[in-house]
Amino acid sequence: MEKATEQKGRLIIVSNRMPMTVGIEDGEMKTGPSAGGLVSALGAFLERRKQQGTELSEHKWIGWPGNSIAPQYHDLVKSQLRQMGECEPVFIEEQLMDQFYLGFCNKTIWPLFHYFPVLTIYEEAMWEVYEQVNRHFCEVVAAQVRPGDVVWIHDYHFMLLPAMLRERCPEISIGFFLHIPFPAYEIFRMLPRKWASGIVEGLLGADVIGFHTVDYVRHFLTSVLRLTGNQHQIGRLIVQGREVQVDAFPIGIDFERYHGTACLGKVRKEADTIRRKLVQQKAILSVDRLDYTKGIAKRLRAYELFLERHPEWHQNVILLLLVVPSRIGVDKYQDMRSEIDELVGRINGRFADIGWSPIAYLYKNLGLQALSSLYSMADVALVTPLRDGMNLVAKEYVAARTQDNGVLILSEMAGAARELPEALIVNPNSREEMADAILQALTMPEAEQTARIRAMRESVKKYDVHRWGRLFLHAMEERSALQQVTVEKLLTASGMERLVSQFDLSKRRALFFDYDGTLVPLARSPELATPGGGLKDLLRSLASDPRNDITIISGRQREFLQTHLGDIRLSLVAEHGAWMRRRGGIWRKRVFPDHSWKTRIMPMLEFYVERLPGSFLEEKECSIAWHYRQSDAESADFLAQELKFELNNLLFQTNMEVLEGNKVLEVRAKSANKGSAVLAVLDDAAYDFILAAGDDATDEDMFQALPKEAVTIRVGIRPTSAQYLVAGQQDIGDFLWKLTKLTSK
Ligand code: GDG
Repeated sequence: MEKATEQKGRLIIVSNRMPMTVGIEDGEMKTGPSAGGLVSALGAFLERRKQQGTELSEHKWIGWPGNSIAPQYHDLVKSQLRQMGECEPVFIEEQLMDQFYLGFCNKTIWPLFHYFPVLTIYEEAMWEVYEQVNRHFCEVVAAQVRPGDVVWIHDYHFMLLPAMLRERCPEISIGFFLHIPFPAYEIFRMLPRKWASGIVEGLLGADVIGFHTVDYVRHFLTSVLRLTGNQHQIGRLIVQGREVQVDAFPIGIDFERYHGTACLGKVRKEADTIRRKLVQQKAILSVDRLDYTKGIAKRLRAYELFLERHPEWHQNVILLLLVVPSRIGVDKYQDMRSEIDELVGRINGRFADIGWSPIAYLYKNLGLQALSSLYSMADVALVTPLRDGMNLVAKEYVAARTQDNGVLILSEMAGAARELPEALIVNPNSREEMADAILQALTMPEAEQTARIRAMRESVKKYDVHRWGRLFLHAMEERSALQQVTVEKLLTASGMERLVSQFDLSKRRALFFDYDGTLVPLARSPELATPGGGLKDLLRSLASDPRNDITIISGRQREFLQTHLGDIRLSLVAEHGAWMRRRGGIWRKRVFPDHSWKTRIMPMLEFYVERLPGSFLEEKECSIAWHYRQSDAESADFLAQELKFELNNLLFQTNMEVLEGNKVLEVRAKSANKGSAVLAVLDDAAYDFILAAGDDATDEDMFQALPKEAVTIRVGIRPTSAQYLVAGQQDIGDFLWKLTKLTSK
C-alpha cells in the first residue's frame, strides 16, 4: 500500500476491462472504445462525479487493457495512461488471460450463474488460474491504494479479490458489485465445495456486497448460511468482527445520455430515414451481445410462430435483429452464431416476398447515435433473455422514446422486469407467450402505449446510474463510519492494562460475568458447556480477595449454576435475573410472573420442535428456550423467523417477551432481565470499580442499566452499547487471568 499523503481519498474501480482498449501499433500506444454494459454505465457515473467535484470525485480505474501488451511496452503504456489520467493497466500474458476469461469466468461462472448447468465446465486447473489472476490483480490494487481510498470491485471475474485485498490492506473500505445474477443455492452448490466456499468467503471480504435484485441478495445470503453457518440480520452479517452489508442496488442507465442522443436532430433524421425505407411496416427491435443467455434463438422461433399464426402481418412487420459480436474465442458462441444465421435464413426463406423480408439481421457493433436511431424509430422492443442480471437495453429503449409511444416486451428472467412492470412481461421459454405479446404490442392503442411508456420512463429517469452509484457509495460510507466506531471500541492491549491498573487501585469491586460465550466457549448443546478446572481456579482466586464481589449472571437454570459454580464464594443469577443467590446465601426468586402463559405457549413451541429435527426445548422456571444450534441452518433460520413472528403476535401487550439469542429463541418475563439484577447487586455496597462482560443480546440489558463509569465489555464484535469490544471469549479468559495475578499479589 502506498504511504499516507495529504491527498483526498480516491475511488478505485476494479473491473476486468479498463474503460478503453489499449494496443500497440508501430511502437505507439493506441486506444479504442471498450464495449459492454458495465463500462458504459460506470463511465457515465464517474464522469458526472468528476464534474461535480464531490467526495471521492477523484478516481482510478484498474483493469486489463483489452490486449496482451509486450513487456517492452509496459512502461510506455503505464506512463501514457497515467498522463491521460485515471487508468492503471494490469498486464497479463495472453495465454493466462485466455485461460482466465474464456476459462473459469466464461465456462464455469457465467453459464452456472445464468442457470445453464449443462454448459458448465468444472476443471480444477481453471479454478487455479482464476485464483492466480485474482491474486495478481490484488497485488496491483494493493500497490495503488492509499489510506482513505475506497475500492469498488466489479463483477464475477473477481469474486475472490475482496478477501485477498482485505488480508493485504485490512483497514481499507472495499465494495463489491455483481452485474450478473447470483443463483439459487441449489444451483450454486453444484460448484465443488472448495470453490463455492472460496467464492462466498472471497466476497465476504468486502464491506458492502451489492446485487441487482432482492432475489439475488436472498440467494447469496442462503449460500452464506449453508456454507458458513453465518446467519444474517436484515442483510447484515458479522464476519471476523466486521459488519458486512448485503443489499440490492438495481443498476440504472445514464438517462440523459440516451434520451438526449435520441433528441438530437441528426439522430431523428436518421430514424426518419429508416422509417421511410420501411414504408408502412412496424418495426420490432432486438439488441444483444451474442450470448446464449440472451435467448436470441428462442426469440426468433417465437417470431416465426407469430408470422405463422398471423399472415395478415406479413409485409407489415419487420424484426431488426442487432447482434453484437462477443467472446469470440468460446466454442459455444461460434455454435450460437451458426444457429442464429440458420434460423434467420430459414425464417426469411420461409416468409419473405419480393420487396419484404421479415428479418433484417445486423451482426456488428453500432455507434451510440446509430443505436439511438434504432431505439427511437422502433415501435416495439423485444427483450427476452433467458436470464439476465439486469438488462440495460430495456432501459435504454424506454429512455429513447421521445414521442411517448412504443412498447417494451420484457422477459421475466431479466432483473429489469422487477422495475418495469408496465412492460409486457413474458416467459422467454414460451413461444406462445412471446408470439401473443408481439401481437398485443403491435396492436396496442396509442393511449395505452403512452401510459405505459411514461410510467417506465419516470422510473428509468429517477433510478438512473447516478443514483445507483451514489446509493452504493453511501452504503460504503455508512459501513466505514460504523467500522470506525467498532475500531474505537476495540479493547487494545494498552487499554486492557489501563483497566487492570484501575482495578488494582480500587477498593471495592463489583464484577459481573455472563456465563456461556463469555466465561466458557459456546458448545453444541448447553450441558456440554461446563466450567473447566482452570476457569474455576481463576474464579476462586478472584473471589478470595474480599474486595471483589463476583456475580455470574446467566440465562441458565439455577440447578446448573449451583452444581458447577455453587462451591465458589460468589453470587449467582439464574434465568436472566429471575433467580438470585447472594454469596453464601440461598436462592431467591426475584420475579413472580403468572405461569399460565406457559400452558398457552408450550403447544406452539412443541409444534416447532416437531417440525425442526435437532431442536429442543429447555424449560426454566420463568422462561422457555427453543434451541436450534444442531439443526439444519436454513430450515432453522426460516422456522425461527416464523416462530418469532407468531410469538410476538401472541405476547403483544403482555408482560412476556421473546428474546433472540445465539441460535436460541427464549420467551421470558419482561421484568426478569439482567439489568434489574445487576442494579439489585449494586445496592449492596459502594463500589468504586464495576465491570460487566457478556456476549449476547441479553447482556445489553446489563450494559445499559449500569452507571456510566462502569466498565462494560461485549464479547464478539458487533454493534453494542458496551464501552469495549473484544474479539472472542478467550480475551475474557486473559483478562481474568491478569486480574487474578493482582489478587494473589
Ligand atoms: C452485464 C449483465 C447487466 C449493445 N449493442 C450495442 C451497444 N450495446 C450496449 C447496450 C447496453 C450494453 O451494450 C449491454 O448491456 P446489457 O445490460 O444488456 O447486457 P451485458 O453486456 O450482458 O451486461 C447485464 C449489465 O452488465 C450492467 O450491470 O444489465 O445483466 O449481463 O448498454 O446499449 N452499444 C453500442 N452499439 C451496439 O451495437 N454503442
